Amino acid sequence: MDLSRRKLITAGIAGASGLAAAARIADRYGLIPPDGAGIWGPGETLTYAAQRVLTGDSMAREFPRELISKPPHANGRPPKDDVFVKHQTAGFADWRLAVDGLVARPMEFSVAEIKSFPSRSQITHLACEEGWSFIAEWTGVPLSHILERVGIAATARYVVYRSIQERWWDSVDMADALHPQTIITWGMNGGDLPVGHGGPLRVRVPRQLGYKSVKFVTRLTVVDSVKAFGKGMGSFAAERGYAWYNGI
Ligand SMILES: Nc1nc2c(c(=O)[nH]1)N[C@H]1C(S)=C(S)[C@@H](COP(=O)(O)O)O[C@H]1N2
Ligand SMILES: [Mo]
Repeated sequence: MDLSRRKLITAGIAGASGLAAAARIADRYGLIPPDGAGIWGPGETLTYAAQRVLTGDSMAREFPRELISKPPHANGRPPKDDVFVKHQTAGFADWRLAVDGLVARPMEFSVAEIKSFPSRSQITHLACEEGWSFIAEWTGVPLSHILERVGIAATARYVVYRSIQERWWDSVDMADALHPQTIITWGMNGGDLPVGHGGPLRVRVPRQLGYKSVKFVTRLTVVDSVKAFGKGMGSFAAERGYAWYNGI
């Protein structure tokens, strides 16, 4: 959907009927974000519910190859702690992505196994909430493929993902978890995913702001509630005042 139109409709809902309408939509579609109970709650519920209703299964924009940012933006410094450096020195041979929670078959995958799964490459925009952004080609296995392998329960509502950087964790609802553009990324611009950008494995959620794309991911947990994690708001970012849901 065209962004200006989406903005207009969202603004229309907000302006015309306000929070009462948001509450009705949220109620009807079961769209209460995990951070919806806090002081930002009604506003977050409005954004989340309005976007979910208006954009449905729409795709994040994909760009032609000429628009890949050059030189590639280098934001992050890789973790400097011993555990990470040891993994890096070993070429991430012992890195594992564990998948647990409401699944029929909890599993652990090596990077090589993840790379052997059907992959998808997409040229998308990564936008930081602080204003900068860049376009890169990201290659990885759709999260939906991994979830299919482990067999998710019918009660699954969120996928929580965690990083070797313990304070970085986040979650998405099943609409985003099963969305074809949500991938466990292992490649960037034709090569391996650089450690500065989250290698060896990173979640990419191109329909949301950059901070949902957690780097150095080590564990996926399928849950029916995010209450047990941190302060129960669904993400590290939400605990610091950012929205759990930040669709773009
Ligand atoms: N593990 C981890 N994931 C992370 C971050 C981080 O510091 N550590 N930063 C987040 C933020 S705020 C943004 S905008 C993007 C930046 O992605 P980049 O390093 O590829 O530019 O990664 C997100 N994921
Ligand atoms: Mo960011």
